[in-house]
Amino acid sequence: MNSKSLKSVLILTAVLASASAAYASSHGSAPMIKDDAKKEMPMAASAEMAEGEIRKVDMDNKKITLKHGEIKNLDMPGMTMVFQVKDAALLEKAKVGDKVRFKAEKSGGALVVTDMQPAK
Ligand SMILES: [Cu+2]
Repeated sequence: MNSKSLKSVLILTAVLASASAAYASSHGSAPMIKDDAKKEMPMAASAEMAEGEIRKVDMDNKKITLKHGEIKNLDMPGMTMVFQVKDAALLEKAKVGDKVRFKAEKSGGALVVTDMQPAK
């Protein structure tokens, strides 16, 4: 290690040490903050539902084509694409042109719709 990089390591260490000391002194009531964060977890879960519009329904292959908005849990922007569905029952009431809210997950290299409901 040359002297220049050693110096930057020392500076970084000093910055981290003072930052964690400041955190500890200004967060004496941390347990209260943590309780509030826990209460909001269910809302965060429902926010994972993405919006979409049905473009094609393929009952035989358990596939659906959706024009979808941003899917945050998959880090995916809006687009039109084919998903597999976890359960064919999800397609029973699906009609082309329907607006839906849905949940998709990555499973074995495929993107699978695990939940879908009509959007109002
Ligand atoms: Cu997509």
